[in-house]
Amino acid sequence: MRIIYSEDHKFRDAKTELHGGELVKPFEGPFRAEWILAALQENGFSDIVAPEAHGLSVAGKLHDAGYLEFLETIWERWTAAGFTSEAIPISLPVRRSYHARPPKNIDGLLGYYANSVETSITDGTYRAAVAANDCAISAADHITAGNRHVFALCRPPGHHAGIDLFGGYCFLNNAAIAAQRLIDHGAAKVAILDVDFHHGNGTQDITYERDDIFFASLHGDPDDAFPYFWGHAEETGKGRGEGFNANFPLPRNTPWNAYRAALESAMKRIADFGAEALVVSLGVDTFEKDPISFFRLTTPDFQRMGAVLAASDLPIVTVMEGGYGVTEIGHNVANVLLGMED
Ligand code: Q9C
Ligand code: ZN
Repeated sequence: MRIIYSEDHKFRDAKTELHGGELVKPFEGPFRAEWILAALQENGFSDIVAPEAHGLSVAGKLHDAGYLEFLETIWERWTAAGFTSEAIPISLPVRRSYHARPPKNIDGLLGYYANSVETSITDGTYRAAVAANDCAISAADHITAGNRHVFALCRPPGHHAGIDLFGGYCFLNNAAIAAQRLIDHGAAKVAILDVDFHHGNGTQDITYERDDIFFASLHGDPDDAFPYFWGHAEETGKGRGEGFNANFPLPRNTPWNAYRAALESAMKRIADFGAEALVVSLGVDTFEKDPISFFRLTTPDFQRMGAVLAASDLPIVTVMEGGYGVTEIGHNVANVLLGMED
């Protein structure tokens, strides 16, 4: 299987994450991609190529123009305002912010474009996010060129990034960008399956009113898990997108057997939709030892997951999302890809 990887992910190296009322070392850091890359190499994946540069040519079709300009310029504006630490939003447009619009004040602007406040923006964040977007686009292009399975080792992740929202460690929605690229190159119907522990609220936001992208997500019940306000089973799409969104919230301590049943339901919906290609938002934070999540998948379970995905017989672009804390995340990712190839 071909792997798309850019060293530029290292430009995203925040020092702070707001967690439990403290600024801690972020759960999402460059070490994650290093662990994953090392495990892939250990498992014999040697076809590792760099992406081509695409800039925002695809992202511009999915994200809001003001939001993209914000991402590109926020660090410069933040430091020009005299701040010396990392940029963290503090004031968000919440319920009854009837006339919310992008303010000119930097704190107001940060909050306007945020869906949560744990994620600091730093020098280099934008550069890394664009490189991850390049990996997703290049992976889609290798599928269009006839490859069966391609893995985009994206970092920072993307599935919490909405039309005009960052947060949950995400800035540009790499999975939606891959799906859009497949459509731009001839696919009529693409499915995105999100198996990260957290609901893919950003991907849902971008695809909610579309009938050419079917979005399915398996995740910790939002009643008990980030992002808390999205991911309920009642969210089924809107307008022409009605019926093209499927959420599978799952309880604390979900083990592989219960997970597999939901996964097979999601795969059935994707087959019924008539998808021509599948984009998998792969988070391995469903692992039993993940420090911020609560499912019970084991390292061998990830190989079983890969086999279920490949049984669809669809071409698959797998895009890296979450998975934290322990070096096993690398082996868990490798196992998903090995399970696909069996
Ligand atoms: N401080 C992804 O997996 N907060 N994002 C959780 C821990 C945010 C996860 C609480 C979790 C974001 C891509
Ligand atoms: Zn996650």
